[in-house]
Amino acid sequence: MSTTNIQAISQKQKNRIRPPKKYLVMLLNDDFTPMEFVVNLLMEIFHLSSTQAIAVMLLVHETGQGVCGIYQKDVAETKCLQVIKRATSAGHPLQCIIKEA
Ligand code: TYC
Repeated sequence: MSTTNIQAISQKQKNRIRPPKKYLVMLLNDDFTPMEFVVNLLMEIFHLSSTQAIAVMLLVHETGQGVCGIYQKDVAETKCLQVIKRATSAGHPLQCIIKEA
């Protein structure tokens, strides 16, 4: 195969449309934010059922962190900001981070 052909193929590979990367939105534990506040936030921002929200809150409480949802980057960043804004307004130190999946 000629070099030109190989270059054309590798250029084609580069041009292939890839699905967008996904990001985990993760809550971090602390000793001060009330459990009920975390559960409500998980239901309202991440649309979890009350059973799912309690399970995620307890996982974070017991292990230090837990995944609330997996989204494209812009959505993950927005949800993370919503969590921090809501916690800060209520005077809680709750922290939220995003990680590439
Ligand atoms: N550890 C907190 C408490 O005992 C509850 C809590 C759960 C806080 C999850 C933050 O992301 C969190 N009140």
